[in-house]
Amino acid sequence: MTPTEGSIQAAYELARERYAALGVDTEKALTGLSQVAISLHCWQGDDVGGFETAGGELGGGLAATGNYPGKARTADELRSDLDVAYRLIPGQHRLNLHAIYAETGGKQVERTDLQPEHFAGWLDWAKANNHGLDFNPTCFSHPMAADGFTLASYDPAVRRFWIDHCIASRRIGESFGRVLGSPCVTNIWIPDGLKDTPVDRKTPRALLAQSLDAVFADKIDPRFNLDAVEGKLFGLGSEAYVVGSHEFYLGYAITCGVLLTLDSGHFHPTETIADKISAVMAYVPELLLHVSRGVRWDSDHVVTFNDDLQAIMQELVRGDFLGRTHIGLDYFDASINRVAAWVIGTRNALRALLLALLEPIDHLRSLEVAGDYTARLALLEELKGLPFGAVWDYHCLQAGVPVGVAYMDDIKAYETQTLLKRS
Ligand code: RNT
Ligand code: ZN
Repeated sequence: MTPTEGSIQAAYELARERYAALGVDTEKALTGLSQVAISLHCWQGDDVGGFETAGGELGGGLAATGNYPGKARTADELRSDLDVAYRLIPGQHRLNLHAIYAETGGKQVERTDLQPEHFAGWLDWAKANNHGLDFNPTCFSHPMAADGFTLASYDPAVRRFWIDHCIASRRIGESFGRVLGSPCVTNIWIPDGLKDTPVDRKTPRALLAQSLDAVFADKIDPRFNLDAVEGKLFGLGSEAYVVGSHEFYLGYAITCGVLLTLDSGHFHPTETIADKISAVMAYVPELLLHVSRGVRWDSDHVVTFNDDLQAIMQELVRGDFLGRTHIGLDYFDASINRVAAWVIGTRNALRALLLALLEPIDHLRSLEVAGDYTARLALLEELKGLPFGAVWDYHCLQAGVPVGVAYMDDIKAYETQTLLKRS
């Protein structure tokens, strides 16, 4: 049963008092939360399929498992699904597009030839709905990436093809930023790597650096487009070696002044990205996060409200990094309702952010500085039991989105009326 407006308000008032007693201003936390835009990844809506006319299999060592009915088959369907998701998430959020989501009107357009006009449908929709846009060149699921190499290929023609695609992508990003008045983050991720132990780890990395230099040679106004590079430890079919590793891109980002992307599924399974944030922020201008959830491997499960997610958001708040961090999501689960996947993951990211914003951080810090780790532990543990859910419910009420799991009613209705009618 959905709680009444009155009971949500009343619970909030009590929660506000509890937090105020610890020196935490819940109103300030909610204002902070409202200012954060999460970039929803379009590819959760169709299992990273895209709409290329000659679209093939999902490549690059990526895998979306499951066959839940109703996946979007066209850009219009995907936008309609996204509209439902955004209506169920408090706040104003962005969309993260991939190049394969171009609308070419049935014409086959090579990825190197993609232009802003092929994303006019997305841009109009983004403008009308107040969504910022982010972008990604798609350096996989293509014959030119069939051997698993793109920007780091030994074949100069292959490298050239992908350099040109990345340049075209940055120009598309620039066009988004120009029209929407908010910079587009264009993120480069490539699959390049080897299944088994290479004898030369060095040369492909030198080639990748050379290719990236060619991609970024063209200067684009950072008010319109920001470039990011995303490393990875391993992938399906690149278990032994990935050219664009974390260390490689960390060095590249620092040297060349581009953004670094940290995907939470791209490290050793027990390694988390929370601890990396303050370390890399000392050297890179801005950060792009791909918040994901790996289960045993980089499995891209829907983001849940777990310790990992909470630690990431705590680091962003505690380090005052929100202004320099672009938060994107990156998962694709085809085994559940795809609209729900967006809503659950995004609401979780926001809930974790709220929890972080509700910390009495100055007090905690002073305990730490004084060496009183006992009191720090006691307070941190106490905070876990505070009525943060009441603050979240109130936030949803204020934002005009369903409180609690009531968002599932809308999703179920949409599933019956629309998703299940798709073949
Ligand atoms: C792959 C990377 C990359 C992709 C998207 C689809 O391991 O995480 O970000 O998931 O580009
Ligand atoms: Zn990613």
